Amino acid sequence: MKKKELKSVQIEQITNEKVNALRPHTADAAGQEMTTDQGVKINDDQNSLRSGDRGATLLEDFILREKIMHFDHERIPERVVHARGSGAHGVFKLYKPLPDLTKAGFLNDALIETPVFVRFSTVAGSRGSTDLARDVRGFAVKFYTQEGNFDLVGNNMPVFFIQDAMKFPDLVHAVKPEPHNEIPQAASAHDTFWDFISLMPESAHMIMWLMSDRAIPRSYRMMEGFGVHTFRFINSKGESNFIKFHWKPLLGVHSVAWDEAQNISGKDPDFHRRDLWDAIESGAFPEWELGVQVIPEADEFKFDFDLLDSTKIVPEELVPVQPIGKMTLNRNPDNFFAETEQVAFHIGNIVPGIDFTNDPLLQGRLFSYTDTQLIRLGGPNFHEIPINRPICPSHNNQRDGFMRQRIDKGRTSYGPNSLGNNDPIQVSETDGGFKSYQERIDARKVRARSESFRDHFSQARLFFRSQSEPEKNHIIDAFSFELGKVKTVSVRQRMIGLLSLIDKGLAAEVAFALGLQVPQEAEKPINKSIPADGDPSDYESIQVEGKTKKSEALSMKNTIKDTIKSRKVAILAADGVDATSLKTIMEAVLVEGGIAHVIAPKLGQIKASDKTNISVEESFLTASSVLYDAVYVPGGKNSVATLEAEANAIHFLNEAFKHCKAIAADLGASQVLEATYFFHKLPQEFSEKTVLEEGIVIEKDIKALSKKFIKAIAQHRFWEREKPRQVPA
Ligand code: HDE
Repeated sequence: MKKKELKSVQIEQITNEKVNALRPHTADAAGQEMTTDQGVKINDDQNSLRSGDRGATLLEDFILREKIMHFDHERIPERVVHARGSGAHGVFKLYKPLPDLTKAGFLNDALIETPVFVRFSTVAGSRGSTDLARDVRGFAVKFYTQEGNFDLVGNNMPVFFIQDAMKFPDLVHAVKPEPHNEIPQAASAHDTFWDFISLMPESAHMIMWLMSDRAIPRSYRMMEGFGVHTFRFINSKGESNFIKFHWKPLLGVHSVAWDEAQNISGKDPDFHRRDLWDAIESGAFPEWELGVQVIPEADEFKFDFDLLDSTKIVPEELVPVQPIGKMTLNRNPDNFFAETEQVAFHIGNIVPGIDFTNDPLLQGRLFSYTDTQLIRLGGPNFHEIPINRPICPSHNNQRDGFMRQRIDKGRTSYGPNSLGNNDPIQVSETDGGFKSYQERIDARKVRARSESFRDHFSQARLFFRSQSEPEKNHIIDAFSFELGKVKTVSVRQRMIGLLSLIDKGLAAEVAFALGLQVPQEAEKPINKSIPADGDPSDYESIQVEGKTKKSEALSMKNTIKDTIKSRKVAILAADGVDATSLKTIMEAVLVEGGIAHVIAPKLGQIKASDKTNISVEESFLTASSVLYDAVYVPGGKNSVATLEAEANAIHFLNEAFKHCKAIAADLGASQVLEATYFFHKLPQEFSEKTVLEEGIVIEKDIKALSKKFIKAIAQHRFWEREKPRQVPA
């Protein structure tokens, strides 16, 4: 479609364009007769054809052969990285046109709703691994624009481990399960990973993010996303600006505790997948603002880091993030394999108005993403799989190959041609033909890394120093855990040396936990022949503090904390529960967009004090506090007596306290709380009307209690609880 026609297209039509495009490919067996793949109606799908009812199966049984043959080939190779993922459909809506920045059509018409498909993922684990691994999360968005597909294939962390794509296979080999015994699954806490990292000073910044709570998100819906590399926007005058892409979740950025993450991995390994699915099914559509940092070409060398270096951020204090539009995920896939598994993202899928930079990490990715699909999706025609097709027409002279779907008409599949009217025709730039940005290049061909990539520590330090106290403690704990799992002491020791170049206090705390000393000097990388890995003796000289000493945007403490939308509240109850107490809180939670589940000693129903029956969502056997954001205990004499004697109920509360969650009880239920281990640690004597501490509310007046409780849930976690009280979370 030509650009001029773009505006005349009905919004309604555009909004549903990808959904409509997928429709002819969907199949619904409801009410249909069973057939073979050839359409022959099947009379018996239970028994194979035999020579007598106790005889051998006959080779002529085409129904059996077809069924088993297809089954034998149901699996395709999983992605070498980001194998474990979850997808969703949605739309992107621009706030206002950006003609000064870019000529991209979808960024110049605020009436258009661009369909998107998003795939979130972990990186290291296999397809069936747990969602709650400590890991980077993939955040890949396919925009089906009227000018072709634009894929923003990012992560939930704004930097990367390495500066050059050349090191990617090494990084992935190091973090994946060790090759001799395929252990451990979906975990970086092992020798080969930290061996590699300890020899790669350029990964210093990224490992700070990886050891932070960003690596254990509460939900995919509560993660930021980043394009990581610096891209370009090109406007219709051919002017270029450097661009950094940011996704900001409207629910804020929130994480779980590490102990909790490990528990969730056992209780519900599909925790993030289920959370995303359930939210969309219930109409609580996840939303993100897309923001850009814009850096004029003229400012390319203004910073004390290199814009082409993917181990660096551009601090938001130096270049603010401008929100440009909003993405809403509003539809779950119909079929996991057809959509989420077969979707093929490619960082090279760009549209006119967007272009690349010479970031050596980005450049290497340009090769990888189509190459990897050739085997994974079985040949060069993966762009014809319904989820991967653009919504605008596509024509060229590419032909044939495995699983070609399209029937191209005509004699000519080459150009120029005179036998086919020279079609398909090339498109001029003014009519939307893609033209690469004419960057001026005057250079020698070298295998080298720029000197401007050498400062590996300033931003790692900036990140650490920008964290709140609890966040810093979590980073220390995470390093202590991960390195504690490393068996080779020399690797641990080398890591302490590396950490000491980031922050001496951090290194000292981790060294203490590992029973080591901070060395006077960091150990040099073993392979000194790798110039890119640097020489530690240079480090002191390049340890510039940077212009920014602290960046508020880097701490999750400053995130959105004013909503309980889609947060899960557990209400612990048994027969005899005070109906008003239970229903008031339940309603308050629902009104605010939260989810309330009644959890009781057994499934079915409980009888409330007013003789009404209340449905039980989960029993103590099937539920666990780690699957909830907050807990409420209503009063009611019999219910309280049952819960007080129910070890699982007390454990539920103890664990919720340990993971710093909001806990509330009506005064009539205070004896349940008194049975917990934390009760005697609370600072205040509790009286008739009291909030014992932030996040723990016990009150008689249920209405007043509900207000305080809702506010507490919105806070997400009370991390301050951990250190002074030594909560082991
Ligand atoms: Fe990827 N990456 N990557 N990556 N990546 C893949 O492509 C690769 C990098 C990212 O949900 C693979 O289709 C190289 C950075 C996401 O389907 C593969 C390098 C960032 C996803 C590949 C990088 C990413 C992938 C595996 C270093 C953040 C999942 C399967 C130069 C900006 C997409 C596939 C999905 C997937 C290669 C580095 C993000 C092998 C060579 C940096 C979100 O092609």
